[in-house]
This record gives sequence, C-alpha cells and structure tokens, in this order.
Amino acid sequence: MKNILNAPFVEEMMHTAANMYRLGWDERNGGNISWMLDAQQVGEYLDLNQVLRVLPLGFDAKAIAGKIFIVTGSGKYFKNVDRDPELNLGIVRISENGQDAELLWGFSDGGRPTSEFPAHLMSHMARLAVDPENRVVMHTHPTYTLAMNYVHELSDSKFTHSLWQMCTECIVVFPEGVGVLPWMLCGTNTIGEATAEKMKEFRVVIWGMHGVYGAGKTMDEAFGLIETVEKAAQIYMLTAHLPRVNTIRDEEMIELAEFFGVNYRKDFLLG
Ligand code: 2HA
Ligand code: ZN
Repeated sequence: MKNILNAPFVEEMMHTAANMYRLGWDERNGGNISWMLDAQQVGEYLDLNQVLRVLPLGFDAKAIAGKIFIVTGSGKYFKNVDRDPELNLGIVRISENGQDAELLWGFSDGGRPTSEFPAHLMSHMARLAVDPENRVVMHTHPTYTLAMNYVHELSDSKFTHSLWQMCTECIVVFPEGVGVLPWMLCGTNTIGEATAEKMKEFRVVIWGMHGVYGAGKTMDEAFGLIETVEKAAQIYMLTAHLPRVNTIRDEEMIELAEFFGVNYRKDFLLG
C-alpha cells in the first residue's frame, strides 16, 4: 500500500488550501473543497473495505452512492491543512443507500466533513447530471466578490454583465455567466438545494454577502473560474466610485465570444 500523504490528490488539496488562504479568501474556518476521486486510484493508498466511522448525511445522496470524495473538515482552518492533512481532511465514500458518509481516512480528531457538505454533494449531483466529468466543488470567501455583493444588484444577468465588462477574458472563461443567490442561512439543506438548482446552469454560484461556489472537472478549472470572477470584482470595486470613461461594449463582448466560439448567455447582454 502506498503512503497516502504522498498521494497526488492529498498534495493537491494541501497546496490549494494553502494557496487560497494566502490569497486572503479563507479566513478562520472559511471555505471548503470537495473532490470526487477515482476509486481505483484511492485503492492504491487505502483499504477500501475498512470503514473508520459512519457519518449520517441528513439528505438523500443515492445518485452518487459509492462515490469517494476527499473533503475539508468542519471547523477546520485552510491555514492549517498543509501542516496536518490527516486532521484537516477526510476521505469519505457515500454509502450504498445514499444516507451516510463512510470515513476511510482522515478527520483524525473525530471530526467530520465541512458543514457545507450538503451544498457540496447536491452541487456535485447537479453538475454531474449536466457534465459527467465534473469532479470538484469549492466554496470560498473572495474579498472583492464579497465587497461587490454589497454595492451591486444581486441578479444573475446584471451581476454577470458587470463582471463580463471588467476583464476581456471573462465572457470566454464563464460564457454561461454566474448564478446569484440572495443572502441565505448557510450550512443547511435549503441553501444546498438552491445552490444545486443554480448549478444546473452555472459553474459559478455566488452566495449573496457570503461567498462563492465554483465547480469543474479539475481543481484548476474550479479555482480558475473563481479567481477570474474575483479579478473582475476587484476591477469593479477599484473603479465603481470613479467616473467610467471607457468600457467593454456589448458588441465587443459578442465579438470575443464569437471569435473564441463559446456558447454565451445572449440574454445577459443588454439590448
Ligand atoms: O465552512 O465557509 O460557509 C465554513 C464556511 C461556511
Ligand atoms: Zn462560507
């Protein structure tokens, strides 16, 4: 059996959490990441028949029964993941009846998956239904995206349009736009269901005045989406109080989308 601490998926989680912490997005226990792993690959590092603990999910995850996830822990700090991955991360398998998470490794202090695990798993289920290759869901509190939530109308179309205007690459990176939820109580199945509903259409979902969710086939895709949204929000916040002299016009965004051949939300462009 190979050493799990050297597994590429553990190393990638450590690296990503540290990176996001350094960007200032994940203060205290803010943020969480889940990544669906290949069972065969995990089997090189762990005995898949040895379940350490059984943790009730509190909702039905039958659609992903048997799937294995590496996930950050409830109450754990991104700052600490690379120093003690076995305490701060866990590897769980969704039970055959879809009701429980079977702990295969990690959460060594008796911990459990992030309080946002319902939103993560529901998002995985929603994304997998539209993209069978989706594997990563991440949640974080990027500073400028949050700031923008306080001064900008929270609607899918208007928020997307403003982000698209802020960086030339935006309409190409997230042509489907971003979904935006109003402020809601976090850690609940209700916000999980609302997030999953948006995830049918969008890989990026903003939780009003809380943070953002990103989904993708790889860690790079999910992270890259969020960092592009955050960059656009930063430009917005650096310029929102100044007279706008120049902008990227809708016709120019159409030119971009057509040149790069992306299927963009035409209804999110004005007029
Ligand atoms: O897990 O970010 O939304 C900590 C959070 C809750
Ligand atoms: Zn959060």
